[in-house]
Amino acid sequence: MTRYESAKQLYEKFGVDVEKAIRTLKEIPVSLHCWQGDDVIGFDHDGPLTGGIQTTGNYPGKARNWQELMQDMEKVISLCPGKKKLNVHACYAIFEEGEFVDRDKIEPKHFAKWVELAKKYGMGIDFNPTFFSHPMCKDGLTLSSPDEEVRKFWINHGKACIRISQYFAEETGVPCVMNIWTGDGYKDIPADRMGPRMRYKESIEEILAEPYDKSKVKPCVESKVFGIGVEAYTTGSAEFSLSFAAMHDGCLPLMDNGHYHPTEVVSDKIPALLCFFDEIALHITRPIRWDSDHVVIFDDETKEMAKEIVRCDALDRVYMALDYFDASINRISAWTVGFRSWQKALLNALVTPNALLKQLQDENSLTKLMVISEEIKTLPFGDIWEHYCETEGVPADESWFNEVEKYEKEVLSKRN
Ligand SMILES: [Mn+2]
Repeated sequence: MTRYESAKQLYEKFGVDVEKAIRTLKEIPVSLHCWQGDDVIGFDHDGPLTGGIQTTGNYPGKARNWQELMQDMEKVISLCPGKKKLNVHACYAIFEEGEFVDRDKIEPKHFAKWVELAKKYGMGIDFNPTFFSHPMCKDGLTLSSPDEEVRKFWINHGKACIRISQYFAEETGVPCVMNIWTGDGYKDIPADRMGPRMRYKESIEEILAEPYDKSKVKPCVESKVFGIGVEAYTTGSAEFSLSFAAMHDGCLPLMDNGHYHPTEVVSDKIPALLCFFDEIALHITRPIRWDSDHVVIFDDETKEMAKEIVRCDALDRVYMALDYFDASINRISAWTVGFRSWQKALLNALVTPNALLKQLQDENSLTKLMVISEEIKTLPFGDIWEHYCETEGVPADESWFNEVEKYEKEVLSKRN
């Protein structure tokens, strides 16, 4: 008997259909964020990263242009099991030599190369307007700015992004999740908290007034608790964003698990939102003490979020995207560890005997629930994971890192 066969038998003892779990996972897209590869800079400006987010570290070899970024992403794709989707920010528009248009004027053609990459791998594309790192972020404000001209610029950016999102959906045949996040807020205690929120609300409404096909474009609003230099007040707070999504048909709430107070957990929020929303979206990250955007690892809360999606039978109702960036380590490795970790978390959730555990809870057999929950933690999950990776044609063990080291030597070290 192989290790996989023997592991499968142990899981079957708890009523788990391992083959079905693997089949299911192969069909679930996870969005791979392009911004890990160049420290959230993009191709449309030379300025610094703003908006209350920050990358730390200066590991050599970051992608300097679209060719390098795509080459790096293809390396990552080759090392990760599972179905992928691309996640692109508007600042990753690709211009012809000498061409430039500002963010309020970007068009589908500026993203044609992303579509080419997506088609090569049979992937869909998710999209994000970029409301940061730009001179029109006046006093740290965009869609909630008191300056009408500033708001107008960013509204037009949002509308352009809706059109580009629809283009992505039409080209790839996969719906495009378009996420609206701004870092709008104040460093210190504001005198008016509602004014900016009313302006923010109206601005997003104007963006969503751009005609689009609701089956193709899935607009989301992402909340946040605070950013660097924006500690006292965030316009798009949790209550604001959740209420906005609830009150606007077709708009989804997006939860980033780095965007809450440190003792709050998104795993508990997922089933709460699924009681009310047909679909929700997630940004999966790893916050350490703040929204630090560390690489996602196979830790308890990551496992718990995946478990909730699976237990709620909501794999087709939750749009999952990675969102982190670490510039202190090899970026290809950072991407790969994060993607593989979320795949592990999903597979782990799918081979958890959820039906049995629920039954024990409903029978109030809470002692046995604890006993079984602890026992299954030491089942040979690694053997199932290895088998899954093999069927996906990617390295099952840490040997994928040999390829990253080789790539660093042959490609990354030649940059700069
Ligand atoms: Mn996010």
